[in-house]
Amino acid sequence: MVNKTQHSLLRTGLSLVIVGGWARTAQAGFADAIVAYEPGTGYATDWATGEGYLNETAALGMPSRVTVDPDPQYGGAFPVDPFGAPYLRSQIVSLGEGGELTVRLATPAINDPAHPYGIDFQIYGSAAFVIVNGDFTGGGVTDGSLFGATLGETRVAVSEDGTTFYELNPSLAPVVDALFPTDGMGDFGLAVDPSLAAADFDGQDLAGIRALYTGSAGGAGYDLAWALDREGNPVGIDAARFVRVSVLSGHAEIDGFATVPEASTGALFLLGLAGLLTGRRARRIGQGSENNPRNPADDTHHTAGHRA
Ligand SMILES: [Ca+2]
Ligand SMILES: [Ca+2]
Repeated sequence: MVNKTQHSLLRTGLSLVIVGGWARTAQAGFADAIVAYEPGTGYATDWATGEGYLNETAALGMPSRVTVDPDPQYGGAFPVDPFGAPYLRSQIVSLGEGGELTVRLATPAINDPAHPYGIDFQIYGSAAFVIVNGDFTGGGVTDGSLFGATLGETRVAVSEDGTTFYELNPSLAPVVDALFPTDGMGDFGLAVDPSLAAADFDGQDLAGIRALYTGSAGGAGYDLAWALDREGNPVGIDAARFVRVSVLSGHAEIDGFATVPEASTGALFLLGLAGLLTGRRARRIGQGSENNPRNPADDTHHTAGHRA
């Protein structure tokens, strides 16, 4: 039998796990492995050195909140915001025409109807809003036009197993690396209202852009419900662990991928824990059958590295 002390220990453990479980729900998951990378032709190069943006691991982990440029003359620490995109070869990878990048997500994207705007994962690029009032010291105002944005066409495909990929309907999926420029102060797992167009940002300063983002970090948002089979029919997949970006024309730069977190993660975690407690108690009284709840904490190593 579980005595009083053991009970209270278990209860303490339970509250700790509850806190851990709910804390996880607020967090987006990022890409944790490169499956394939083909740079294609016409990828971006460093204007000063001519080196290509060919470091595919730049697409792993959390997108950039700050750019720390080691250049002795022009360098410094610059916040990533809708007027200041990430630009280092350590931050972004480029895909030229015919280029492809396939990543594994640390946690699957889920087609959850509770997600705002139906968006299940986001891709962050390196486009920024053009400043039209000449103020580059914090008081910039945009007309909604972008620089550094993809001028060509991109395709995004998703897969549950890393083998069979389904293209997201190109008439619905936004181009990679255009709207919405990253705001490193925002939440990478929260989508911007996809009905907003570039013109909606005309006349806005940083505060105005943030008001339209409503806490989001920007990015291009994608819905698994857009996945199509080879015949162009919706496949209705519930989850995707892999994302592939293809560039058909022009070039696109990618800083990172983020899944929209599940509000139900904490509840599922609790169900697993209830099973664990039951199992423990059953073993103690000698009737134990193995009860082995899955440990959902397989992405804890991605929780570090937040920078303001
Ligand atoms: Ca969805
Ligand atoms: Ca990056």
